[in-house]
Amino acid sequence: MKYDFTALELKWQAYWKANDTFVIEDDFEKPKYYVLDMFPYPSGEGLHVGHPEGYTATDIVARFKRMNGFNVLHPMGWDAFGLPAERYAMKTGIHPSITTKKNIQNFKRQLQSLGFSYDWSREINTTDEHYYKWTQWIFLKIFNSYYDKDENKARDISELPIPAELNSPEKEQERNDYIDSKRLAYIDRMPVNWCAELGTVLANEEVDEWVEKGYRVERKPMSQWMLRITEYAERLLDDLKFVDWPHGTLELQKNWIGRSEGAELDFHSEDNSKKLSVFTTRPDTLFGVTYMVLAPEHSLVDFFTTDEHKADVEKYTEAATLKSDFDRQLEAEKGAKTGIFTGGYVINPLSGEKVPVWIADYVLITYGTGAIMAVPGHDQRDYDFAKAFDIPVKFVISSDGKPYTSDSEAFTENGISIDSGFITGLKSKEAIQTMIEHLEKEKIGFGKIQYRLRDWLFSRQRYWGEPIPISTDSKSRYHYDKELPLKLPPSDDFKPAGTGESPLANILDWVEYKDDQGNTYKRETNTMPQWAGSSWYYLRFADPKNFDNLIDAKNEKYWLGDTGVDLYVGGAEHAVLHLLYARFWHKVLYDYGLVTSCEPFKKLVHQGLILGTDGSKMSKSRGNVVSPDDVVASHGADAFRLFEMFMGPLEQMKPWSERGIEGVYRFLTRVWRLYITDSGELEPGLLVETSDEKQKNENEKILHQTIQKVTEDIEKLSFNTAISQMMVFMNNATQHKNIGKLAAETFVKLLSPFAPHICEELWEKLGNKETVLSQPWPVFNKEKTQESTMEFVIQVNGKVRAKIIGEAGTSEDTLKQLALEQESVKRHIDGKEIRKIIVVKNRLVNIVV
Ligand code: ANZ
Repeated sequence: MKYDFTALELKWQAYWKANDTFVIEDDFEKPKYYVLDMFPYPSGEGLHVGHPEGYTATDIVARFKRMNGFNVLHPMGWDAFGLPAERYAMKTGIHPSITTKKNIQNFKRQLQSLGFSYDWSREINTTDEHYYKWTQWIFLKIFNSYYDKDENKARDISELPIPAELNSPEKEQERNDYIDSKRLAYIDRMPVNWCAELGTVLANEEVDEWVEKGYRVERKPMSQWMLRITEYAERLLDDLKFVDWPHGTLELQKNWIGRSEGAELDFHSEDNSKKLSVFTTRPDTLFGVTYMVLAPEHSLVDFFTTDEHKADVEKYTEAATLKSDFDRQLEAEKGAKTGIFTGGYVINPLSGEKVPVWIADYVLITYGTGAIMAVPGHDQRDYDFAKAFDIPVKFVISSDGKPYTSDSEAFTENGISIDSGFITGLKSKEAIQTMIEHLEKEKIGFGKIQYRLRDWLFSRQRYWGEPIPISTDSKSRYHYDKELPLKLPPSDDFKPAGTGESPLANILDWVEYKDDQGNTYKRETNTMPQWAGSSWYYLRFADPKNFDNLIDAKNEKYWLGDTGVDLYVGGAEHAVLHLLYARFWHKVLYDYGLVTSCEPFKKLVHQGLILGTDGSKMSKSRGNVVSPDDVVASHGADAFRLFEMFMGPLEQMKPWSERGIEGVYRFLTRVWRLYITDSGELEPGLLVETSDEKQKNENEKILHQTIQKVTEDIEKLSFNTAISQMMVFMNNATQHKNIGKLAAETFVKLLSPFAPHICEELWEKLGNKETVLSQPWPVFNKEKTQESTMEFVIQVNGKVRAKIIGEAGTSEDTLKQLALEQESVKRHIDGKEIRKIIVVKNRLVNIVV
């Protein structure tokens, strides 16, 4: 009987479903393992072959852990809010919920066709009101929190200490403003990336994608909800020590948070009426300042600009606001220097010198104070700018403390201060320390730790997102919905309001409502970003049907307590933001005792990109996209899974190959033919063990080696090498046939996490009733994995002179003797005195002469 993969794959998928094989219980007595995939956005295109790569890896681990006695949580769901469905709705008028539902059905069909052991009874969907109720609930928790800097944690806003002077009844307005200014969710007016065609604001990191697609993005100041993630900067950085993540991802997280040690200090205007604060990592270069730079958006631009320079300055600042931070940084990196003199000056607080104030867009308003003291002698960007605009360069550090000058570049290393008053002669580290002490004593400035991390821009001008459950009354006071969820109102108009507001602003009877007393309220019309729903979904899987609480404490403790998710697999494109946002929300929940681990994801792995057969990224426009549906139809799900794992190391980028899929398909066909006769019976000879003792030992050795390698390799997520070992097993088994019942059964168990359908079928043919997934994982005997004969290396004075084959475990004396008998060895000893013979058991003999 031929290997009819289609029939048997459908058969076992139906069996698993009918028997709830993948449904798991919250059995708190059993050891648990939580293995999670980054849940997908259900796009209209369906799965591409990149998705199942990570999903197959986690499925192998899930099945493996289950066979090892763990209660395994292995869930799947949908990150289903998002722009594509909304854009489709704008074009077609079809409600995004309909499109989303259809796409989910398709995704689910595809995932099920691959035999993944997801517990579908725990399926979640971020657009489901029972789910987003809790997304809104967490948002309100954040809204109703402030950060207690002494205790270093979030606390309920009702516990916020109020300054005494705000306590009188007539100060109500000020008191409320004060409270609002401390909330972890707040509204701020700030320049954002506005895309008129999309009718929405884009996060910095989303800009590129849309610009590439041909959309115009401009900078525009708008009122937006912000989340105060910056309060968590230090913890987000420090707690990385608790996780087991790829090195590169840790670095990305660290860089994104961007901790810098330095000082903030003040320069005053010539008339002493204004102070200009700057952040610097090198306060030891204060005597080398030759100009100052304000970001074009800085609030003191007008103050410093003299009448004479006004027209030019206005032209410059206007042009700069059209560029995103990203563009500006890019231009700066390419060496393009633009800037303009304001005509104004400040006074250097130490030297008393007059310093000209410039405006340049290499200084960003979003970092530090939005202004810098420029030291062209020791900062290359400043140096290039000074050269371009003919500004003097002054050197105040040299490697040896002697006078120094250069005509080509800044001296950016540490060294010894020169020409710098009281810090002259000090080494950089000490000079910085001394300078900070001085600044603090003279009240000019103070030591400061600066983070690059910005607060999280949380508003989107979209319909298809979670409504923000906040309204304002006629006095612009905030009110929040006590009854959640606040549902998305029905709509058939998905065009943005055109005013910069979301389409919800058009639904007037939703936006405005009255309470029992007849007071009128106006709802927030922005919705949450797609990041919101994905910032806590891993919690929901542990208690997906809880309608009363975010998560039951017992479920949290069992599935996530102490460590969080045990293994998290997903694309490296989420290395920064998704992980950062999820960690942030997790820490807020941690502060309230709602979760018990301080980090959500213990171990993280990124699967490598799967490229097209041409070695370039798969894309519709290149026409090199491989669809899982086609592969399942032509070679079967098992071959597909096996091939995705055999292509190379999980984390590596690798191209799809037709020959490769053929290869693993042939392997599975050989497995089938080894077990099953032409008439579809179990091959009778298979279960009869050979009577040849030597072959028997050899078979046993290969079996135990295979158990060991597959077991250890799955633990290491080294799936390709596990498969290679199973191929070694198969080569021997096909050659000698009579491997016996134990080996026949064991091999099916080992292969089952990789190719579950064929293995269930073989397991059944072997006469078993239960599914192979319910079987305990095979154990190996270390002694039986040892080679019976092996190669010994014979060296003379450390140089290899002979190799001999002998019994494993040959005694030292015998080995010495054998070594000395070798002709090639004798030649090299030849009459010399033997000083020592070193024997490394089972490996080598070194004769020292
Ligand atoms: C004077 C100086 C002298 C600086 C020197 C560096 C070397 P990181 O490490 O990234 O924190 N800077 C400060 N705010 C800025 C802004 N908004 N836009 C662009 N540049 C800004 O870098 C901190 C340094 O970057 C600061 O230290 C400042 O330049 C510049 F020999 O001040 B420095």
